[in-house]
Amino acid sequence: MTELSVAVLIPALNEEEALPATLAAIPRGRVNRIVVVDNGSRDRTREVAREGGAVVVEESRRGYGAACLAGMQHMGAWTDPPDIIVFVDGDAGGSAEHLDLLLDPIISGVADLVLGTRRTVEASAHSPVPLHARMGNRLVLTLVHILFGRRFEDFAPFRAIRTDSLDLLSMDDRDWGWTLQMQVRAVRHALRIEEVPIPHSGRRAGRSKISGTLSGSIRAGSKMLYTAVRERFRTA
Ligand SMILES: Nc1nc2c(ncn2[C@@H]2O[C@H](COP(=O)(O)OP(=O)(O)O)[C@@H](O)[C@H]2O)c(=O)[nH]1
Ligand SMILES: [Mg+2]
Repeated sequence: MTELSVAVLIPALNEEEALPATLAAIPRGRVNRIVVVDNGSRDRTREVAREGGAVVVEESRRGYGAACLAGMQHMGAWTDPPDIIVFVDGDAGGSAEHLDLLLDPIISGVADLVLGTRRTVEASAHSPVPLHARMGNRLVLTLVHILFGRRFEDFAPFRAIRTDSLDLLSMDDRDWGWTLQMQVRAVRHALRIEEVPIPHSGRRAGRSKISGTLSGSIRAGSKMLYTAVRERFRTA
């Protein structure tokens, strides 16, 4: 069996504080290259990314999905594009250590898309994912189950996918619909999807741009609801 090449794609906006721990946690033995897509950070995200051994791609148009698309386009232009892309958030920290858990089902040929489902590690009263974000997530998961007939456990960003499968999905969401769009399109294309629990301790440094605030959660949650309905009635 020829070895599958793996590239990591990290969308990052003002992540100078959180990025070093994330880059340090990535198991280098299994990963050929790391791309950090900087979305116009005003801090030292770019420098920190290069110091941590990543290639930096710039995307001036804001948005989580826009950054992911720019990273994919960059990788597609390599002379040896990766066989597998692993998406990792800039603030993933120690969770990134578990990257192998996402790769194994793809490498062994039983899955095309592997989703890392967030499992709280600390035995504390506080989940690293705030209550309002968990409730919103639950609502959207229920809607996706109704519309697409598939019960997912999470829309966590940490995930690995075969590049040829990802290309089939023609992803185009430019912000917070990204993770949901990938999952429901994967269902529609009958990709083999696995969900694996990943220990998650939440952001250790830097500032949350989404779920950390109620307004961020409402914005992301509404976009996800809208995306679920739009994807369901999309004809193409
Ligand atoms: N490229 C890009 N990344 C973003 C943007 N907003 C947030 N991010 C990144 O997306 C990831 C998730 O954001 P985060 O603030 O951790 O959201 P939370 O986990 O819901 O609190 C992090 O890696 C951020 O740096 C954006 O507009 N563009
Ligand atoms: Mg986060």
